[in-house]
Amino acid sequence: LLLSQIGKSYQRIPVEIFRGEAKTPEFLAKNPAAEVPVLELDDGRCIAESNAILWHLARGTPFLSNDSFEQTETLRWLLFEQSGVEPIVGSARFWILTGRAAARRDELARRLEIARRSLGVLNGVLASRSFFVGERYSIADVALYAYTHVAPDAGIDLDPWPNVKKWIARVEAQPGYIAGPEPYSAAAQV
Ligand SMILES: N[C@@H](CCC(=O)N[C@@H](CS)C(=O)NCC(=O)O)C(=O)O
Repeated sequence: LLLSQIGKSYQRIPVEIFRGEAKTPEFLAKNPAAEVPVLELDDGRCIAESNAILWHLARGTPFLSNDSFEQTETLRWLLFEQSGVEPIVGSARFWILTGRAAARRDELARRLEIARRSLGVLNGVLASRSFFVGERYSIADVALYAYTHVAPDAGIDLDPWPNVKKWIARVEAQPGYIAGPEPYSAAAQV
């Protein structure tokens, strides 16, 4: 999404993690954590972690403020996303969409409860602002949008959080917006 919005050309290389493609020596040299996404720069250096990638790409663009307080606020939301949204909504969604939920009933319920708490936090903040940092669309919004807008896939109806729903619509109205993500591959199903 950010690459589209900053108008940077890129090549997208799918990695089939469910067939072990993230565990090959070649891929582990790019990211020893054996996870996607990885951004490979023109000079061959690699950056892992979605939010580090966002930060790298956004530096020097309007999507990352130059103001030191706003930068710190951006970091705060990127960290919140990594603790309260991505491993929570992301995991729940993955388990539900790929046939893993029944074997994880209790953990799923726990994560859905945390997800609702996180959505409550986001909804409260959005009561008085349009975007998360400095009243301007930024990588904080890109990061938080990623798993928030697909929360219904994890069985979370967003109706109790109307400010989040309106913010999702604002993100989707931004210039250069592209929809994602792609569906899980057949290999992901258990
Ligand atoms: N904190 C990382 C998480 C990345 C992550 O969990 N990636 C998953 C796919 S969404 C992965 O590659 N998993 C590899 C595996 O499960 O083998 C980020 O935000 O980039």
